[in-house]
Amino acid sequence: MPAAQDTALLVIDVQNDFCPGGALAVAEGDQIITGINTLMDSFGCVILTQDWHPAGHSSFASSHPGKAAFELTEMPYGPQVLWPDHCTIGSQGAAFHPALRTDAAQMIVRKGFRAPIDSYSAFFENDHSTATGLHGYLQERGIRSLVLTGLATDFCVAYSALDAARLGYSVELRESLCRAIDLDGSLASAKSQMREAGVKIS
Ligand code: VGL
Ligand code: ZN
Repeated sequence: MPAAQDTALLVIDVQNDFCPGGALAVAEGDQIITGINTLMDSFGCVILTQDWHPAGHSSFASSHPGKAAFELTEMPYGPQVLWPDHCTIGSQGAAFHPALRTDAAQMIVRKGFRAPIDSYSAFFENDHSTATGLHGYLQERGIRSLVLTGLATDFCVAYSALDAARLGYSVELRESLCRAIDLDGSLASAKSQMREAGVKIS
């Protein structure tokens, strides 16, 4: 059944580095791709996001001497998990997984390209105030409702869902078309925050 005209499909970060074999591989990250490709046909508006970091990005553990990947650090904007180097601008790891259909995408949002600040959400960087421009795009297209899929459920997908709900969109997370990193209970925490914010988890 086609989705309503005012509904967009948001596909978060289905990139090589988040799939098995990648620098920040999410378990089974590639297993959601066929389902996402099929779902694209039901939407009049399909948007992809692409994590896109300059070399030496502040979210990389390698930029913090003495720190290891998956440790927490304190940034001026709050706590930040440090990650292995991933999705470096122009690299193969930053490319979309080759199985992902990109033909149906009308908009590709790149995020995380400012060295001092990470950007999980498709709407705002991790300071919760620097906008990516996606909200303006969706408003101009009359989109009021979003279906979210992609990687990773508990980071970029959840941050996007929470921001979208805060901005007043009706938000549905298609959980079977997402996979999580699940770091120290981050998946359970992300799901409870999403539920509390009124995100429908289907
Ligand atoms: C992501 C960690 C770092 C994600 C991106 O796509 O969920 N996670 N960068
Ligand atoms: Zn990243």
